[in-house]
Amino acid sequence: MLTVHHLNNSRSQRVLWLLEELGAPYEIVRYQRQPDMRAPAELRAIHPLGKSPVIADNGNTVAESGAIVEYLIDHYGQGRLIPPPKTLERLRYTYWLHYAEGSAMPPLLLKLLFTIMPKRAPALLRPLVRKVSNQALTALVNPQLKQHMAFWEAELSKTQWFAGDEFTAADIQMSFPLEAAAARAGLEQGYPKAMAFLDRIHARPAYQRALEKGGPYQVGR
Ligand SMILES: N[C@@H](CCC(=O)N[C@@H](CS)C(=O)NCC(=O)O)C(=O)O
Repeated sequence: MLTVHHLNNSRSQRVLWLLEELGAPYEIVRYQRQPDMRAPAELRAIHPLGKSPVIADNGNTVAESGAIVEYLIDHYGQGRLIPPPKTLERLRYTYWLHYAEGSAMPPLLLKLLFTIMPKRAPALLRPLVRKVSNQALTALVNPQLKQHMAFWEAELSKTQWFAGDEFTAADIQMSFPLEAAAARAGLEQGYPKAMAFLDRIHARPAYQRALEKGGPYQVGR
């Protein structure tokens, strides 16, 4: 049976959700984040990078969310949650599938790091670390995040889903950047279409089922 190596509060929640949308049978092997938020070492026995998500299926081990989405749609989709080939919607689908991790997540990760760094710095160094972190946030990270959030808002003003009028796996892939932006980048301030997208996905029965299976889920702030 297909196995999802699931780390709590992580991107593997997206994989559970996709599997629930597809109604594909799977089992979960659970891992708990360490106090420093890293994944436990056992996950490295599954994949050398020790990151979540990873799936194992029929002798295949697949890591990297976008690759996992492609694999699951390919093997279990039966044509669902993906627009037909050679259409504008399919091009958009491919774009968002790659954009989510390739372009949207890096500044969101920087936001998390520069927010956490001053809190974790030794007391003596804290004022200096805070100053450097704030400078990086103000000059580099926050302006980029505003650009990304405005981009999502404009796209979701054209169609209610990222790849067009139909819900697709690209929306599942994009859920994590939008959830992270709501948690740490002020998405609720001035991006109503993006917030409405989050409301729509959170109301989906498959999303709810995935939460029940995955356990408590809170994206890092
Ligand atoms: N681009 C990768 C990112 C994987 C990733 O960084 N996963 C995080 C969880 S959301 C993780 O495993 N963090 C724990 C660690 O790095 O030890 C993907 O989408 O699969």
